[in-house]
Amino acid sequence: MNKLLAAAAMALLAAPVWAAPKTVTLSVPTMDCPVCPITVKKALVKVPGVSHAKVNFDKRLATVTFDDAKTTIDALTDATKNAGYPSTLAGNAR
Ligand SMILES: [Cu+2]
Repeated sequence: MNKLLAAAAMALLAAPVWAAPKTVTLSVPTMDCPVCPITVKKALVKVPGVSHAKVNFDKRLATVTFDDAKTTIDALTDATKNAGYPSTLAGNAR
């Protein structure tokens, strides 16, 4: 019985390893006023699978946390593009 519980607990703990959320940084160069980040953030959190989005206006960057089983980086850049702000993957976060 205890062994079974331990195995179940281990399975639960191990699950996030393969279902781990992914975080990427997007470059959003066309944000030109302090209201833009709000629009970009709203567009990103609307994408299914996105759990968190943080937009840095000074650096023109958006940091997005998402479930890569539910969405893709392409879907994220499409979302910002459709909101009027084309974005690209910044740096080497893959
Ligand atoms: Cu603006």
